[in-house]
Amino acid sequence: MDIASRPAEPEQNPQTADAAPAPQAPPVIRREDYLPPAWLVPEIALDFDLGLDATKVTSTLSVKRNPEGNGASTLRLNGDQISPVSVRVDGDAANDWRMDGPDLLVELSGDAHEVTIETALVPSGNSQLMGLYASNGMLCTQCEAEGFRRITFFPDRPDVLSTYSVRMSGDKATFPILLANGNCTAEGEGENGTHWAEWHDPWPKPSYLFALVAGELIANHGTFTTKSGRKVDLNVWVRPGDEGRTQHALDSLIASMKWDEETFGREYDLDLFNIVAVSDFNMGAMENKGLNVFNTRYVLADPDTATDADYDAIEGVIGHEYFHNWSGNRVTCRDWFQLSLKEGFTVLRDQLFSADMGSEPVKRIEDVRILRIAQFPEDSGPLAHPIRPDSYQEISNFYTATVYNKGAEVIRMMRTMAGEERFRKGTDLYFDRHDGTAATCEDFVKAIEDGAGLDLAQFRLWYSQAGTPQVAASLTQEDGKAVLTLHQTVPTTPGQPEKQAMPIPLRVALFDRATATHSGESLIVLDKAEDRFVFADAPADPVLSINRGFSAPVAIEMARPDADLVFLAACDDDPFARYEAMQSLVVQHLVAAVGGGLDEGQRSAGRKAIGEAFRAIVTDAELDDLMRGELMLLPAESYLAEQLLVSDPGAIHTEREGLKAWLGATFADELKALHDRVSAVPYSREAEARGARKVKTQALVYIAAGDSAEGASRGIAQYRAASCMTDRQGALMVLASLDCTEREEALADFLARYEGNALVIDKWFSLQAGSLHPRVLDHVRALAKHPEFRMSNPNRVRSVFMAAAMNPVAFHDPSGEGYRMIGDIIRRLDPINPQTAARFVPSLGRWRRVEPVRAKLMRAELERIAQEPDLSRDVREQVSKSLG
Ligand code: 0A1
Ligand code: ZN
Repeated sequence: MDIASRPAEPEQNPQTADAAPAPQAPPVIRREDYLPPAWLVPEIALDFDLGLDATKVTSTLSVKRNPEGNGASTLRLNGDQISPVSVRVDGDAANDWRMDGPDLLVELSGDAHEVTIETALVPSGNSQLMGLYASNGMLCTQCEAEGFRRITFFPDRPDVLSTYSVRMSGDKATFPILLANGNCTAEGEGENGTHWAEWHDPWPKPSYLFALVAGELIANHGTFTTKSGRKVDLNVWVRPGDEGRTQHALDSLIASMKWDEETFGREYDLDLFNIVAVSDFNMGAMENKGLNVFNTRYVLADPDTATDADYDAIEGVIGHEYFHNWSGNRVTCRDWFQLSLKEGFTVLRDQLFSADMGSEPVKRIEDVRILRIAQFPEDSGPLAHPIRPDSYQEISNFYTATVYNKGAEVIRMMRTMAGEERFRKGTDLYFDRHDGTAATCEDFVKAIEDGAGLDLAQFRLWYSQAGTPQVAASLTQEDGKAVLTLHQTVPTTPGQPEKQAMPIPLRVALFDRATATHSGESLIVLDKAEDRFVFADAPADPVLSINRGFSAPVAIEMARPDADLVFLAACDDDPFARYEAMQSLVVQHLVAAVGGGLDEGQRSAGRKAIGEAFRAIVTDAELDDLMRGELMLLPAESYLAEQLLVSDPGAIHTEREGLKAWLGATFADELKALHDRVSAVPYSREAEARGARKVKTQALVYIAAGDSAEGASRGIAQYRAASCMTDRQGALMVLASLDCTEREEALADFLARYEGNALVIDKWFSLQAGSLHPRVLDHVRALAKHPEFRMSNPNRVRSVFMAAAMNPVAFHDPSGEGYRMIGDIIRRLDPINPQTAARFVPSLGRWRRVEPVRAKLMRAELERIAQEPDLSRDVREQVSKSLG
């Protein structure tokens, strides 16, 4: 029997046993240590005997020695919390294998062999949601980054590409639908109510792109014909009952396929494309070849249950995963340090797609807002890392805003410098050169360099240096010419005490104050620590518009008269620059106020300038409402905190709320008129109506800040009149922060109305946990005890605790209770789902940038977590870096 081949006690290699790391210090994986694999696996056949509580996996690997490898006779197959039931080599029970920690090592004598391994899994017990797991009665997989090793033993690294053949069988009533990558090649009935299916994926792929789904599912079906005439069947699979909420996802998929052909010349390469929505998922979605698995959140939508923002997010994520078919799947990553190769590029692609589907300037503003809220703090904190990191302990911790969003900004800069057409030549060359291979960031840069004709020698620093460059700007007049002096500093970050100057492409224009025009925009590149740029034919008294379109992901430092910012907020022809001027006006004022640097006169002068710009935004009949809604947003508290070395979150909150209330009270009539106007616009998905809805809630936010009674009555009126989730959620968000009876009425109605709809109930939780209500901490405690709260469901956990961690009122409560709550959730969640638990650590990790009393409490929470004896590698890495 096969099992007899298993040694009684797995042999321990004394050397590795000695070197085994202490549990306190997980091994560090370094980019510079990369070695090609010793063995390749050109083919793999997987056979799954499926069951929710017990699944048997038989995997047959055709392995061959890699001519570029080190010639080792040992085949290392990674595993994680699995053990082999049997191991055979070339059909015979093998004796020559042993375990090395979680990995299986097999000694092989020749150059090519067939290795067959059996494993036994318990999907229903898999709460980490990595590998094969049960969700809502179905089975599904998640393999990126290192989940395949939880299914079977395999060289689980992205540079081992294999052709997959999959057979699966299981109870037909439990698993009526059986899906895997590629095409279904055969199916049939088995014994005792079982059935089976065989799938084959012709495209070699790394193990992280493997997927399998089995369960009771129903599809919304569509088709797409590619530009060369391939007819592709499209399916969006969901649980029965959800099919009425899948059309937007299907439409977004079709739009993505068309867009990628037109914009990047990329065509789909299989006859079938399946999307499956699952309700338990650690991230947003996953680009498995031909079988994308999605968090239900990024699939299900109808006007009654999803907001306009949800619709946009679905379109963006569907696009993102689809675009991975080329940027990620056809050309994959050599190792996980190259993650930004696929993620940064794919984020850029999904941003450009969404911009083309909607409003380009609004999309740009949104993307920059996200970068500033999520990535800037990361880049200035203890977890800062370059977009191509040099080392990690747990790769799951590197799916970050830096790798994704800053990664996209870095590639966007190349596009800005090359221009669209030349950039396209670069990407064409990249796809041509590296199709079917596992590539590096360096390969990408080289292809853009060669294809677009750019010199990117110095630009490569953007891949290796962390930290957001700070650019100090000043404009002077010399001999009738305007001189722009720029000085850059790249802050020190962990492990990188010294930095070199980076090339920073800046789009600039000099406005004539009298005519509110400029004579053309220029692109300048600051590639030294300091440089001067002379503008010969500048107007006499110019106003500088700099980093237009946010051409570089940097912080511009320039003390500017309010009048200049008011001018740009009103007159700049670059919509991003208008937004930026408004933001700067507010940031400058609030930062001074928080620092206690404003006397009453200065405070009222600052408010007057902001008020002038705000009134123009609220009343400008020329402005479209989508843009108006964006311009009305005050800078986030986390972005304000970024401007200060050490800040008092309480003071930031008070000042920002104070300004909001002042604007609400001062412009009450204008805001009410605006709220009335947009409330009369009937529901549609057109831009105009979406803009009206965005402004409606924005106006309500200010009205409520200025006059809470008016806010409560308009809020409940908006709630009751709502014919869609955007209006209903907007009203509930405002009411949730008020201490009034209308709040309770709306919350109770919402819960009853949407009973059984998990995604909407998530909103109910997060609106309360994210509210500015003075008793928000009590509310969060109660929510965690609510019968609908589930620790096993990441969406639900995030809806309560991520909302609370991101909510300055809850998180930074002076008592330290907010920190304790997040510390507790990390400790409680870690044994269940370490990946999701680790995502809460960065909020506490910002302690050095917070005033000393709170900083001490935050640090104490991290220390309390660090004392837990069995922390996961995920949480351990984040906590130790945050303390270190
Ligand atoms: N590649 C996916 C992100 C992803 C990464 C890890 C996961 O494991 C839980 C899931 C998804 C993307 O960029 O969409
Ligand atoms: Zn991605």
